[in-house]
Amino acid sequence: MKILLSTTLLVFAAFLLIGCSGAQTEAAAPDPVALSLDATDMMAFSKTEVTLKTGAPVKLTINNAGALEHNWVLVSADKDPLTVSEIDALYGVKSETIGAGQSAVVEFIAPGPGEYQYVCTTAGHAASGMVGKLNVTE
Ligand SMILES: [Cu+2]
Repeated sequence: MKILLSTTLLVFAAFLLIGCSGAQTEAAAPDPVALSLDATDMMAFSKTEVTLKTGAPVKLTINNAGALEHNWVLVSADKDPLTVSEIDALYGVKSETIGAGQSAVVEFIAPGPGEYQYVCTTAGHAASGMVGKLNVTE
């Protein structure tokens, strides 16, 4: 009797596992959080602070509304924004250099909870204020 009960439980557990894995493969990936901001020749990003939830897929569009070249580079909060360059991009999250009137799309997964910053690494731009703050919540 004990053996029969154990076998029944085992079969039931197997059904649950198959059921769960089946549901996971059918579930669609969550839609990315669509964000956009402008980079301007006033040496500013139109959004100076962005908040995301950790693990969220993000599709960020950066519009260069100016005549100068700009970019958008995610860096850790402990970096000096005045000395960072593209190679400091956290997890490689950065745009290419964006020409006047052009746009770039950066897709990434919001990192772990905490504070980060984004910087335009074009020479002199961060020093003039082209820096923003990314907050990631749990
Ligand atoms: Cu810039």
